[in-house]
Amino acid sequence: MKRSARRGFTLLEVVLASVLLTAVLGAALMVVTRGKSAMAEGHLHARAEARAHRALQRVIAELRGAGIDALVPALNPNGLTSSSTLTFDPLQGVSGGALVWGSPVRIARVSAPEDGDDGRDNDGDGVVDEGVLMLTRDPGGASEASFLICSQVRELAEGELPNGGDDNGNGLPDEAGFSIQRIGSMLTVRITVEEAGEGGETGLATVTSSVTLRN
Ligand SMILES: [Ca+2]
Ligand SMILES: [Ca+2]
Ligand SMILES: [Ca+2]
Ligand SMILES: [Ca+2]
Repeated sequence: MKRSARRGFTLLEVVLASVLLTAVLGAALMVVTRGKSAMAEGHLHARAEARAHRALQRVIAELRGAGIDALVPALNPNGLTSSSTLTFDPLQGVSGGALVWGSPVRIARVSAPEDGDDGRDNDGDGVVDEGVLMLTRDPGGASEASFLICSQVRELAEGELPNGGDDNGNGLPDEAGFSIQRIGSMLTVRITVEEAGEGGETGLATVTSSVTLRN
């Protein structure tokens, strides 16, 4: 009499099949997770870039009417330093052949009130020591008024570490997430915005543009 055909699986086969299935499912899950994470980061980057662009357009528009001779700080025209704050006089018009300057305007990156400059993420939004870009008309004067240009402005520019050196290779050591550099009468503005997602992903975007000021 022939033995009946083998039915069922041996324990070893079941174990091997389980291991294989776990490995396949694990790999599939990893691909999905990575894909989701990359998508989230791409989305955050796009958001950061859009906000940085809007802020840059606003800053350049304000600087377009600034006079080069009344900048505070004056900024070294050799392009080797930068500032994260600048006060300037805006051109209001021409009277009797002379330029007429308006009340000063200040554009500055300042620490976000909810996340002081202490190396920690105090407000738990995923970004450490973020700042805000503020525009102040007539600072210290009777008609002083401040407006928010952009939030989530990074403490340091993209690629910079706080080490006194120029890590991102743009010639400026430790420049802030908002920086103004002067070469002759041309100002170059750089803004780095960082967006953080709920899953711990972050999206970073840096934009830059230049404007030549009048004497
Ligand atoms: Ca924060
Ligand atoms: Ca902080
Ligand atoms: Ca640099
Ligand atoms: Ca550095």
